[in-house]
Amino acid sequence: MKMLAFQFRVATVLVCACVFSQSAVAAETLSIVKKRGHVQCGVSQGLPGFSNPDDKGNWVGMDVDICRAVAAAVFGDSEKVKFTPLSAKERFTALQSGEVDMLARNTTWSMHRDTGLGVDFTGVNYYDGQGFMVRKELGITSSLELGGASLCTNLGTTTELNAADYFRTNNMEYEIVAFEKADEAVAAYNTGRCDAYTTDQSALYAQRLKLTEPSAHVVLPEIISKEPLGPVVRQGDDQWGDIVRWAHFAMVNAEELGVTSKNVDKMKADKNPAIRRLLGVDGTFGENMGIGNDWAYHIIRTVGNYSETFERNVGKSTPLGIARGVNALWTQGGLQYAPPVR
Ligand SMILES: N[C@@H](CCC(=O)N[C@@H](CS)C(=O)NCC(=O)O)C(=O)O
Repeated sequence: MKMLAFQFRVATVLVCACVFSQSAVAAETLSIVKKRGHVQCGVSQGLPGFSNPDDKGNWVGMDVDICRAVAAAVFGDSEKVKFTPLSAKERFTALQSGEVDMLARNTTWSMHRDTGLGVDFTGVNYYDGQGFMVRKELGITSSLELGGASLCTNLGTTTELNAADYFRTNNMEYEIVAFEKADEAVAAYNTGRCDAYTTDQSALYAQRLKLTEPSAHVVLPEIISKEPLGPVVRQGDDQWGDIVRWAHFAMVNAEELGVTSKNVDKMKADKNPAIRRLLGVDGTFGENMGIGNDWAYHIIRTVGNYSETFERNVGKSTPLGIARGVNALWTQGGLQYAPPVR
């Protein structure tokens, strides 16, 4: 009995020490970032439209823009950021261990991740849902015709779990063929190893571009899950969480207020109090987060507003050709909504 009590005390001390050291690291992110001189951002290993190196090796995409927005908020310079490509499986460990300051890696906000992994989601920069892609020649028009199919996808994703739910609910057999690297999953599907490729619908459009003959494949109409994709930070560092959260909100508010990378300098002289507060002309909103009051001005000047990042990376004029849909502003019937700067 005595021995048990002793073991319990030792275990409690160890757990407390571990929790304490974890939150001590978490609570210092802003000062670590400032000292280091750049933000270290965890991204995908290459997902067009979200985080992908361009032909000159520069990282581009909507997730990359969130990383750049945070750098612009902290340093007034969106170039002060470095990218760590992470597989789906390794992303949370990289964040928990402090290898990266934040994740912006097409990561779905789920309850298990938010409450069970010592991390916090700061918002949703892209509302998505899981879909399926198949070869046109199969003549399939609905995912309900996929009974008995083999599905290529990635390890450590919500995708595997949703597929299990969907096929069970609809009494269909299936086989998951999961890979750690996304390119392996795409290559396997490309060579006919699987009947279908399944992931977030935006990523289906992105990965289809990598296939030998993209036009020979069709994305089926059904969306089988909710995949709210957003930036993630370590739990226990509210100041850093606020900066990442408001970097996204600044871009959404800028779109709503008509502030763009092109007119932001002129807008500083605008009479609209909401614009003046957003751009740091009035108020001390940046100071409250431990950064400059012109934090949002630098985000909009260098990265742009939400519409600019959407259209540049995934919009109608890009190879992905995605419509705003549910990612339209709330004022246009969509879900993108930011609390006010006041
Ligand atoms: N949103 C889902 C899926 C995320 C995911 O990792 N998808 C794969 C398939 S598209 C991916 O991002 N691959 C790109 C990469 O690993 O570089 C999640 O958070 O679990």
